[in-house]
Amino acid sequence: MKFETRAIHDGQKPDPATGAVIVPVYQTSTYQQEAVGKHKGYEYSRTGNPTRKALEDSLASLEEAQYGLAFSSGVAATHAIFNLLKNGDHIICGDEVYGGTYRLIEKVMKKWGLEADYFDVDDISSLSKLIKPNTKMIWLETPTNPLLKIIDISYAARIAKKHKLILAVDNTFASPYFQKPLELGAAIVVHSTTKYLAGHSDVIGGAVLTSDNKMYDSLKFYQNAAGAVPGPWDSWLVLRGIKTLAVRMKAHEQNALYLAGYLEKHLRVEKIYYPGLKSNKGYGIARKQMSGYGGMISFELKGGFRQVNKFISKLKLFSLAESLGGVESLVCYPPKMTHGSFSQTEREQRGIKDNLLRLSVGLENKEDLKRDLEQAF
Ligand code: P1T
Repeated sequence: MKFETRAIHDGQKPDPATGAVIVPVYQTSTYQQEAVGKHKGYEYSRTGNPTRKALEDSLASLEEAQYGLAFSSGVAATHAIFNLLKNGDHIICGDEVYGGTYRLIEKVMKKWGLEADYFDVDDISSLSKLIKPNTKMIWLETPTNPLLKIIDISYAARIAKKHKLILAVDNTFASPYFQKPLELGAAIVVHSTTKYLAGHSDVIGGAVLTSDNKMYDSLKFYQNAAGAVPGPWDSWLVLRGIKTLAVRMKAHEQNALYLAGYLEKHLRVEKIYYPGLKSNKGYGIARKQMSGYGGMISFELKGGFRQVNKFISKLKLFSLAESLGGVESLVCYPPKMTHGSFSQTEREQRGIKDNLLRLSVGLENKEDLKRDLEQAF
């Protein structure tokens, strides 16, 4: 079955107890057992919950994975994957990732003995040079946050295979509608379901998808042992969002393509980052590995922080906020918001300038959005 159909049906059969067409919110912490060890598959909701299970099955189907596991946030899902590693192992991570991923590696995982190096995402050949005898995992995000750079997943997968490394890909920005890392050779996919998957800026969640039995067993054990699971209501909200993912992604992209074309020519815009523009460095690989370019645009405004601040204060439809992927348009100032955990030098090294703005293009009318940007300019 095609993606749109699976998004509505997979994992979401009518409720066997009542026939309810929509998977109920099983708001329960525990389950009655007929006798010791005799139950209907559920014992305690940290270990398993039917609403969460429906979400996990649905997400697995969308990412073409055998297994799905849901977490209480994208960061919790990321942490679960890092926990496949042990003290003394080495990870190679893209040098441009969500600030919270970098913070987790630098401030939490390193404390427990994980070693990490960062490869230049503009030059994927730099990746191999960082491999050491204790390297176990490659981590990348594509499109990257916040400069929307595109990394060749198949290329990274070949390196991972050759050196027996786990390739993990954060697919949050593309969503499974536009990109399927497992089909391109990745072993694990991670999502912040907070974003496009849930799609309505009303829930925090994360997910891990894989088809590897051993890794799944280990991740499933961790999910129960560490306990960062989403509640049934949060699981239900993500599940509801998923049903419309395909139509939303198409509409996000249409609006983003329109605004990117407008911004590209604007005199107040110094540089624009959108993988769907032919002028963008990642355009060729994006065309090859994605079926669409998504709804995120970043750009540098002429001037400095003062001009940026003024521009933001004039916007009426774009709300200044962290996050992305909701139906409403947002503007974010990465240096102080999503990438505030990088030092000024670390940001400069990565080309995250003080005049950078990131737009999450929502589903409002594209002309209204353009007018909002125009009056703010
Ligand atoms: O916020 P949370 O659900 O924990 O997800 C973390 C996360 C993981 N991966 C990527 C690519 C992300 O962008 C995020 C969260 N990002 C934002 C909040 C943001 O505004 O970019």
